[in-house]
Amino acid sequence: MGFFDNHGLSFRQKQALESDRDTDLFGIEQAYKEAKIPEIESEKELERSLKYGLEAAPSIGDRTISTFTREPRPAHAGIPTFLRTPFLEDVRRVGEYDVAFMGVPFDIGTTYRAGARFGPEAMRRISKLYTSYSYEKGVDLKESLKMCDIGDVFTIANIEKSFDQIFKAVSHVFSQGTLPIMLGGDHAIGYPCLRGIAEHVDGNVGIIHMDRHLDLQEKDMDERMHTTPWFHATNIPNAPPENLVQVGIGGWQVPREAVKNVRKFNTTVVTIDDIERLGIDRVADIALEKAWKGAKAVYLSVDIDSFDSGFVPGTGWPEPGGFLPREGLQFVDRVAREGICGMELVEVSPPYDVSDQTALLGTRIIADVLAAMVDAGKLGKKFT
Ligand SMILES: [Mn+2]
Repeated sequence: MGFFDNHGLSFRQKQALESDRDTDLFGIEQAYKEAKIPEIESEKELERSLKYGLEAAPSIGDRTISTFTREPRPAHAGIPTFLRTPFLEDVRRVGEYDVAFMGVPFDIGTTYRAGARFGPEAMRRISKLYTSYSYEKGVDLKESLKMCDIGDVFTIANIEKSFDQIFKAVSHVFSQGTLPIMLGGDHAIGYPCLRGIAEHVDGNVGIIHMDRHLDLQEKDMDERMHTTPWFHATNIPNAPPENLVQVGIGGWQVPREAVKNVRKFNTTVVTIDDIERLGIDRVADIALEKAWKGAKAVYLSVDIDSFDSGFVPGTGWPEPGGFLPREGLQFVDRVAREGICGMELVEVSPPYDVSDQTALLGTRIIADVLAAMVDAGKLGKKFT
C-alpha cells in the first residue's frame, strides 16, 4: 500500500542468506575485538577524576562527571599534553614509561617559511580529539602502554647549541629504555635525535625517512639547516648511509647537490612514482630490507611534507604529489610493526595550517605507529 512497497526487493529476499557474511567484514570483526580490550586504566582514571576533581553538582545526573575536568572530557577542556598522557615533571623517572613524547620547538633551521617551533603545541592541542582507542587497530593505547609527555626541549637561538640540547634530551630518554617520540620542530633536529639514539645502540641503526626532500646536503646557507640532517646522521659510525631509505622523494624542490650525495653515499631513494608502480606493500618491503640490513634498530623520521601539499598546508616547503594520507598511514603501519627505536614527526608549521589539518595528520601518524607496535607485540613491556 505504501510507495515503498517495491523498494529493495532483491535485498529483502537475500537478507537471510547473506547475513552470515557480515562477519567477513573487518568492521564487524573489530567491533567484537573491542570486547576483549580491558578498560582498567579508563576506570582508574575516572576514579581519580572524581577524587581530585570533586564529584559534580547534585543536579548532574551522570555521576561520572566531575566538578573540575580531570579525565579527558570534554575535548575542548583541559590542559593539553600529547594524547592526554600524564605530564612527567621529573624526567629522571622517564625509565618507568614505555613511551615518552617530547616537543622540540626549534625552527631556526628552516630555509623558507618558519613556524615549526609551534608544531609541538599544535599537535598536543589537536591530539585532544583522540581517544586512546583505535577501531581499525583494535588497540587501546592507554590499556597497553605506559606513556608520558615530558614537555619540551629547551632549544635556543643557536643551531649547534640547540643540537647539543636535543642530543642530550633524546640520549637521556633512550638510555632509560624508553621509546622517544619527538614532536618537531624543523627537520634539522633529525641529526641530533639520531645521534642521541645511536650512541646507545650496540650495532647499526637504520633510518626510514619519509619526505619530499632528500635533506642530504652538508650545509645550506653555511649552516646545518633542515636540508642537511641525513648528511650528518649518516656520518655517525653506526648509522651508515647504506641503511638510509628515503621514501616519497620528488618534485621540484630537491637540490641537485643533494642528489649527487645519493650516488656518493649509496642511499636508497623511493619516489612516489615507485609507490604508484609497486604499491605500498612492496615499497615497505624494500624499505624494511634496506634499513634493517645488518642493523640492530631502525629509526623513523616523518616529514609531514612527504604528504601531498593539499593535505598539509601547514608546512614550510609544501610540494604537490606526495603521499596520500591512506598510503602514508599504511606505510608507517608496516614499518612500525617491525619495531622502531625512536621517531620524529617534523615540519608541522601551525601559522600556515588550515583548520589544524596538518597537525592532526601528524598526530594521527604517531598514534598509528604506537598502535601498530602494540598490536605486533613490539612495545609495552613496562605496562603492568
Ligand atoms: Mn621535507
